[in-house]
Amino acid sequence: MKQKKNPGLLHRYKENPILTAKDWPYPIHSVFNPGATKLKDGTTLLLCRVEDRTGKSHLCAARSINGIDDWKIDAEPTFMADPEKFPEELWGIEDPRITFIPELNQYAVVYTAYSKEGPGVALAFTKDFQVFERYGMILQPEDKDAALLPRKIEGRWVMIHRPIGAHGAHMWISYSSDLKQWGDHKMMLEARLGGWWDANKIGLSPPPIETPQGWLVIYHGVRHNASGALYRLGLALFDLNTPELCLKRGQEWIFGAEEPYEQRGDVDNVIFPCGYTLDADGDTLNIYYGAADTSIALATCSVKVLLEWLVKQ
Ligand code: BMA
Repeated sequence: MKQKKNPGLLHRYKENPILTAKDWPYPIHSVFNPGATKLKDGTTLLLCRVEDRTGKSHLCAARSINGIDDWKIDAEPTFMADPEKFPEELWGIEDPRITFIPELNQYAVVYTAYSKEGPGVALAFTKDFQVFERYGMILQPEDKDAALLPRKIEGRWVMIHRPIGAHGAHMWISYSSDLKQWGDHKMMLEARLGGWWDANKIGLSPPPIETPQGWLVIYHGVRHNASGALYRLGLALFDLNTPELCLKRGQEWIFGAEEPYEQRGDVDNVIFPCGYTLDADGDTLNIYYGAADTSIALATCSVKVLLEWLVKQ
């Protein structure tokens, strides 16, 4: 009997990858792990992680009307590390997650600041992806894979992030009343153990998706084996008002590296989404992901189908 490779929840765009270093208006090494959002006029904006030929990363915006092709890429880096004023950005900035915050009428960009002591979580705000207001490093190393929820819950802002603990790398949640001081830390999803696809190391992928059933979270699991690491995606659902409360967790991964552009690159077998956009139908998700730390690819899926799959677990 022919076995299905995966439940077919995510559908790759047939002309992937959609953006590579060759598309860039200035010399770069690679482009991957973009944050994503739909601007008020419907344009898709990707805030791409660009690795230059020093090995360090900065962020660069690419805009497209249909979110697929004809990308207009900023002629120069959009958001650069500023290690003179922010020493925690010494070795670059990486992996942005964008959340539009209606209450502030601004986009929050939560990114990895690569400091001498390792990666930490940094926050900046922007209205236009041209001018950014930095809040600096808000969670110290080693911590990454972070995103802000779009609204306060019971009067406090909410951040999901992934510190490294003594017994693995798990997803945590923290609360703040001013976006600067974070506390009330709680573990929200634990990496499994042993042979599981998501053993020992997990992290948030794109920002959570708000649905009537709860916060739908796409997370990555890192499986280490003799030839390296396999990055794959799984699903979990969290309570809308108590987002550390996990209502459902999928057993199997739903997406992994299968295509040549995902299996071979600077880091083999990596698919790493940091952002999505939602179509006008309120159901179709466009997931933008880094492929093998080398290029950017697109996959689509239905929120309804993801939730139906999760409920059956
Ligand atoms: C993770 C992050 C990502 C990267 C992935 C694979 O830890 O640093 O930026 O894509 O590793 O190298």
